Amino acid sequence: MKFSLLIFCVLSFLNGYNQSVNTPLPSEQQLAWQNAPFYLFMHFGPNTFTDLEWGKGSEKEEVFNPVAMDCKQWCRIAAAAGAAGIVITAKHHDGFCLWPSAYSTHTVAQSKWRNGQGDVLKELSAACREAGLGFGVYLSPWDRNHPAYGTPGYNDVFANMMKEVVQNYGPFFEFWWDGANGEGPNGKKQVYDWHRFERTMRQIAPNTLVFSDIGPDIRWAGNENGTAGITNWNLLDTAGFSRGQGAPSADTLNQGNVNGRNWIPAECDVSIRPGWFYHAKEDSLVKSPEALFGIYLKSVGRGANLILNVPPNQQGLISPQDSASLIEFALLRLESFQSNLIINENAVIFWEGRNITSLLGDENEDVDLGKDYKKEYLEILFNKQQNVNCIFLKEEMKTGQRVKSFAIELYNGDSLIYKNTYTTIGHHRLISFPARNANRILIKIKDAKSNPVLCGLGVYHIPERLVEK
Ligand code: FUL
Repeated sequence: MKFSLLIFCVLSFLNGYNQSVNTPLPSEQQLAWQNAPFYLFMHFGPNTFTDLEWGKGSEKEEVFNPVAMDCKQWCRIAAAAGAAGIVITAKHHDGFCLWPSAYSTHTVAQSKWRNGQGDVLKELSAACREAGLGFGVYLSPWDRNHPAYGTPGYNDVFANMMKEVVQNYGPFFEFWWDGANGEGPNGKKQVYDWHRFERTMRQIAPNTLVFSDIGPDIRWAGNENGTAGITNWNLLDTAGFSRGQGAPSADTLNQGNVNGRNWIPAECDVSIRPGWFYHAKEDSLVKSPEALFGIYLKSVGRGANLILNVPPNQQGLISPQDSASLIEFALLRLESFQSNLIINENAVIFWEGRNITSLLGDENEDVDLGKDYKKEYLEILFNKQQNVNCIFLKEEMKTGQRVKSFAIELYNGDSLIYKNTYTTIGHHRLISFPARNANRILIKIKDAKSNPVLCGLGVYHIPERLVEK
């Protein structure tokens, strides 16, 4: 008896040990980042004035002249839209620096804007801090202007620029590395020293999360339309892959790897307009609030983060079309998710006969469903019939991503009126379907890598036109 108990303890210990060794977990910074999953991207620079998407690098500095630039306006709109921060293109492929860099002669300092005294990063970092928003930068390694591009010396330039922006305008919540690797002014491509860039970032900004198609901290979702995989693992295998051309397939980036060795959650980038930079001819093509909500369901609703590009115009302001759509989008989220139908004593949630309503509904407390989870189901019993078309589930990320598949069943009395199975849950899962009148919902976890741990549950009636098609 005692011996078998001992064996059991040793095995359980080994099991736990193995799990903690083999299961990648998020860092504190990644957790904080996943808890604020929506923020803005801003593409701004000479292209704003030349109507190009990829500047040639030969544009005169004086083309950059945002006469009425007001970063406080950007921040007011971002905050009103419920965005957690702003990431700006400090340098795009044309090489123009939005700050007076000591490592380039193609910067705001050489422009006539504010007599060469202007500094977009200085103004935006201050405005973000004042507004309580996170601040981040995109720094393109591809540089079509820099004379050293295409030579080993350019790797020093890029590392120095990273240091310069971190020291002068950090801390950043996110640092965006674009994988593009085209030709520079001398017709040569650069061999990027990514190992060095990564070491540099870790030394100078250990708490800043670094984005690239393969991380190290945040991965690209594999497309530019704001859509994460319906199956979306926060895990990715990066061994043998490199940034840019050598990256894993778009599908892999979109879905992650179920047994991936690194915690590298997905970020969905998409623009509110067809282009990344402002073009007056696209003023009538700004995405509608409904379209933005659809993107939200397919990104944040699938456990990824959403970085939505809202490019300032030639005045240096967010255009009224964009701000109107953003604010309406925020109102749609409010209208959809402000009343969770299971709280305020509308419903009780049972698990193994235990009433866990307050834990999952209100408190977002961890509920470990144990190793026998397949034998049980979460049961939501409403006091009265509810018209339901959206369900939210949240898995505790601190203990790793575990759920591989689950089912949802809606009942009206004894009649099954909706049933579907889904794959991953992750940080945030929003499922929507045509509305049903239900008085009972069952959620069954079908398969998981180990004990599922949930920490949030919501049932909603969202405007019917917003249901995912
Ligand atoms: C791409 C760039 O080439 C686009 O211009 C844009 O900046 C997008 C976010 O990343 O790689």
